[in-house]
Amino acid sequence: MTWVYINQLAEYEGKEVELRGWVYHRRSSGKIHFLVIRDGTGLCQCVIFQPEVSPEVFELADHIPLESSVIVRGKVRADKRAPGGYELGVAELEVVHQAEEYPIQPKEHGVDFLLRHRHLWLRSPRQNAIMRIRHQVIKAIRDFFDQRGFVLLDAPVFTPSACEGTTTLFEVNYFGEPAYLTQSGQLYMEAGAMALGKVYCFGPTFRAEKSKTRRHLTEFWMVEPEVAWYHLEDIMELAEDLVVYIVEQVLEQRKEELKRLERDTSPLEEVKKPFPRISYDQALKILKEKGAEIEWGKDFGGDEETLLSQHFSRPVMIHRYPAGCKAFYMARDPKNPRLALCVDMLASEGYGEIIGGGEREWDYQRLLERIEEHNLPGQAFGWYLDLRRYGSVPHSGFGLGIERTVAWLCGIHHIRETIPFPRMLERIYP
Ligand code: NSS
Repeated sequence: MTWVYINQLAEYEGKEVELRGWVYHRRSSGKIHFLVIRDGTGLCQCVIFQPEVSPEVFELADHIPLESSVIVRGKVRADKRAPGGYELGVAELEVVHQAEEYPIQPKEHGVDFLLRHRHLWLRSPRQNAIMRIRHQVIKAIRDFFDQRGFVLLDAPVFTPSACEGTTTLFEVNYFGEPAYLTQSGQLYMEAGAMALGKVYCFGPTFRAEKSKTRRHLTEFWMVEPEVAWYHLEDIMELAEDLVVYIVEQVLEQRKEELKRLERDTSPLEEVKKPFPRISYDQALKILKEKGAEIEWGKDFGGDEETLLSQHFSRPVMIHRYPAGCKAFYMARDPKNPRLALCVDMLASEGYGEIIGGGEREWDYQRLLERIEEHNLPGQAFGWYLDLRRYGSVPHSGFGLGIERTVAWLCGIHHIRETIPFPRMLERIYP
């Protein structure tokens, strides 16, 4: 008998098939038992009818614990009331492993309990939908860059220096010498762009974020394109195209999952080019009109991001922040050297920043000064300065955070559910 997945059942109507999965739900009405089986691709109601199976199988079906693993064989029937539109008339039921009492019950559990059981929580239909959307986001990103001739270039995870400030470094003992888990692959992508033109990396990045917020993980995944010869305007356009493509793909390919999450997709349908582009100064004006107290020179925090993000119906790109609140590698605006040629993209609906990037300082002397101003250890940046000694060119790039993007698309408040096994302050289990 053919083993099929539940999401293929439509192709097998009227045929005998085998399903392999786990008992998701069980109910009984005397002569009939209903077992809802999940196999990772969907749910299927399996109907066990007294005269059609042996008395042993009938008895078993009445007591089998939730999440026991089973193999069922039977005929596929169309049934409008069944989840997925098909059900299985069971002829045989085989219990592969009888589960112990399952800790996650169909009641409200606290989030701490669920996070401690993340390895089991992942089995729920809601988490399944989020993980499939995450998969689609990553696939869209890979396809987007591959179609545009970018080369995937992997950045190292052990690094000798900071990229995004020294306060969030995770230090590790590297054969007796201090090393750090990467905060960003950017500096290596700059080397890559000089070698290959258009590159991107995609990998985990680490930041010792000591505050508990709904937007911060200590381990998160980032995609980072870097392009030689690109200026700020070029990289803003690339970021805009990428986000439009990701949203389009998720809306097209993950309808069912978005529905399962009860995501109102109408705001996502609005995500079309062009995105509003405003300067930091203009953003500050909007914030002040909304009553926020923030002085010129400060980076925006979560509250400001939420306000700005709610102000527009599309993602908004904010450019030219005061250089003093941004990283050492940013190029200055020739028209006003107090400003950095940088851009942050805030997702719509209050979700806040999903992208940070901009144009890089490509002059040797100025970069050296910045490294000193930021009190960074010069010797760790020798190789990076070399890029400004041998055929330096203007270049730009950005980083898009996968988890924040997934949280926005799924319409979920906290990013902890957007990664299979979240790492946060005080949480490293399971
Ligand atoms: O710090 S960023 O704004 N920028 C960079 O790391 C640059 N070096 C990227 C580049 O130009 N190649 O981070 C980029 C994005 C940010 O917009 C968020 O979406 C995400 O990375 N991000 C995070 N996501 C989850 N948790 C934390 N802690 C976090 N920090 C940044």
